[in-house]
Amino acid sequence: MARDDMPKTDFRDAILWHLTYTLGKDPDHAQIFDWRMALSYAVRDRIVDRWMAATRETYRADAKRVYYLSMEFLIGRLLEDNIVNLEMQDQARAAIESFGLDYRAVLLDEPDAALGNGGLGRLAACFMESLATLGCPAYGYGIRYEHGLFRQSFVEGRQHEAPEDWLKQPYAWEFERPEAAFTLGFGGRVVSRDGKSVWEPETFVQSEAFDTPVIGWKGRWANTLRLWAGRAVNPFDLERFNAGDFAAAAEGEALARTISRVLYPEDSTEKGKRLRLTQEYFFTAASVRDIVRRFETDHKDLRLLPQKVAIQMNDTHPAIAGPELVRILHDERGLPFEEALHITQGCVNYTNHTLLPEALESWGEDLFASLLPRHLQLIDRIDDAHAKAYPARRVAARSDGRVKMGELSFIMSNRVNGVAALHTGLMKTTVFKDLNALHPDRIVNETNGVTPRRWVHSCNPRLSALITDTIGDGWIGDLEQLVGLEPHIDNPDWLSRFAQVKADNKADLCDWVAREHDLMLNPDAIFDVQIKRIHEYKRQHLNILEAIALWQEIRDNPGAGWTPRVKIFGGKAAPGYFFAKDIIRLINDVAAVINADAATNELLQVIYLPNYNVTMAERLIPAADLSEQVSTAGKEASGTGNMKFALNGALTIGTLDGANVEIRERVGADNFFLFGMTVDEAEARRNVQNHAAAAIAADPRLGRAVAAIRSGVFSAGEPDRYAGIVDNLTGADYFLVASDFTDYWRAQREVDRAYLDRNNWARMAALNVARSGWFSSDRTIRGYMADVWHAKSLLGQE
Ligand code: GPU
Repeated sequence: MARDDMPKTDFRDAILWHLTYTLGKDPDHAQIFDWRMALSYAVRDRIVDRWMAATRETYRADAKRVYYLSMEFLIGRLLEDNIVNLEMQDQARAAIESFGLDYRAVLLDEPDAALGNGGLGRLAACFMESLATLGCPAYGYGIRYEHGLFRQSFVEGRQHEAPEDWLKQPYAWEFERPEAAFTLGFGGRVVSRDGKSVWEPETFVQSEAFDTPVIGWKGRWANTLRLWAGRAVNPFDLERFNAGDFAAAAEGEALARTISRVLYPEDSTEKGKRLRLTQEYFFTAASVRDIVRRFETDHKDLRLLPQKVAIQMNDTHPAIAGPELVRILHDERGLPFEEALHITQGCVNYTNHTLLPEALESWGEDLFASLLPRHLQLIDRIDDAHAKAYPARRVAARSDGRVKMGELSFIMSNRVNGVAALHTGLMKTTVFKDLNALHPDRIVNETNGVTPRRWVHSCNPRLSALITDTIGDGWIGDLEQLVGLEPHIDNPDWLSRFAQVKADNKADLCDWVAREHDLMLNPDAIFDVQIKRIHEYKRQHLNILEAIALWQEIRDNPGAGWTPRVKIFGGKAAPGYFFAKDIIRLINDVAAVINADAATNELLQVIYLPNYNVTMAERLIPAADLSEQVSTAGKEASGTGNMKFALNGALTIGTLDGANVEIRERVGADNFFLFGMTVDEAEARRNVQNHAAAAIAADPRLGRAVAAIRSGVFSAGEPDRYAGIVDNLTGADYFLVASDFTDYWRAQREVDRAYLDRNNWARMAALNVARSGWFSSDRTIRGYMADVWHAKSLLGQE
């Protein structure tokens, strides 16, 4: 084949063409990497035409565009997603197998793009896919981190962090746009010139764009994810180099690149670091400039901005978008301040993802002024304008010497949304009580969702095939069609096929764990899975305490008819979150002791899988029987893993928190294992003196489990190893682990009993699948389009 013969039709030839001319490899010497890249480029070619068509249509229609600004996009692998959405699975598999390769191995060769920490970043990725599926003209904007979330391993049970290197290999999906660059200023001072305030920054950095097309289901629409990388304005100082100062010559470039070097690994905590604020302004300012530039190519009248532009701030990390747009409109385009403010408030919206005080961003005003002096002035004017318009009570973005990004975001936004019904209600009564009183229509709820393409269809091909065989394949693009499964659940043949899907998925997981981690899991046990970031409020320690208590009881009474369990954990802790790291070590220590106990081995196993990421979630969720969603009521804003589990036929053991509440409402209380205190009960319990000690005294099982940790049963020779955890659990116990333990134990034994009746368990699991269609991110995005953005689909059928 010659270079000119770039094949348009035959997919197999397209792969060979790229292998030869893009990778420069002879098929005889190609490695799996080369094949994966060649396949990716061949797939990408088929995306590009649709992508350009969608972009042309967006310009032609001059419709409102949605801009999703997010510090995190937890994308995972894209090759399979793209193949699935183009409906090319059979073709791709056949082509790859015809070269004598293992198709799954080729797919798994792709590194996870881990440009996010957890739920917030994964939500952004699901939203990008749903926006494309729905034909909503949209752009995602974020940072092209050179190093995504760290790689986790365990050294003697302790978390060890290593840098992650996803860009060591070329990234097949992105297009570098050297022409799309902005020069951004930082620091300096504000001077007065002709009666106007002019910002004279001290240092400058360039933002370079990298575009990744995001294709929707059936390839009907594609949008752009634009990630910014830091570049020096003057990359190289030749004078210094010639003078022999080689390191200094490249200093500018090194500093600029630092901005997009690493993802901050804190999840739901705030560190107030200067580089973090620099990152936030860097990507937000570049994005806002890009948005204004795009608007101005077709429009003259800036007052039309709110009709053409909806900006969504994913949490407060891009909160500077408000003041930055005001600055451009007022300082640079010369609109009166009030008008600039009004236009901006018509464009900007804000999603809140947490009520945890330690996660709410605020900046000391000195730090803020040293980086963004003009923005600080504008924030004062914004506060003054707000106080004047709403004199009833003063709520300001700048107060007590700090700039509060939640308040700022709220004041600058047209709509503010929570991510689950319970969470949205609590926003109104807690963090945004005063602002909600002044703006009673501003807060709306948009309960989170997940994309069914990745989270059912691709990750669980057996279940997908059964569903499609039963109700046709319309459910993939319209997940609420899953209700059509319900009549089949009473058919014993159908139900046994459903149960077989889970059994086969569990067998696959057993094979993988045996291969990778040298442990033989009992496939007849309940696969009980807790996978998420490690956090006290998520209460992995409640789960491991229950494991300890169960182990002790089984040892006491081995013949009591226990239901076998495998407890599976996965998740990373922020490197500086020492309590969470202690929880990790404790789980690993407990696993080592329990797994080595021949007396209980058939009945209880515990495993902590290292380096939990999107790919691992895709492996574990289809094989789970039980989904652990055990956060302290009021603390988990929504959860999205909870939805993925329900959709894949796992039953939930959970508290009335976040979206658990809505999941339970939909799947039915009989098909959900509820335990624990409500938000109000938790609040009241915290006011009880010595509540933890009282709970421990009242439950000997709990007392014995805590005593075992304290006496060093899991840390031989070092009884103090877990003093921090034990002191917390027996003392302040803010997250009410001790107080919820007894009811958790009760619910777990209910799980045991329910699992003995396998038929009924399968029935309950199938009802979870059939009734969880509402948790599609397509439904969520439709909600944002209607209530928040007032944006329309550009697909005829929508
Ligand atoms: N969330 Br704030 C994160 O993943 N990271 C954060 O920094 C913050 C929130 C999560 C919430 O904890 C989770 O409940 C929610 O489902 C998710 O955001 C998406 O809304």
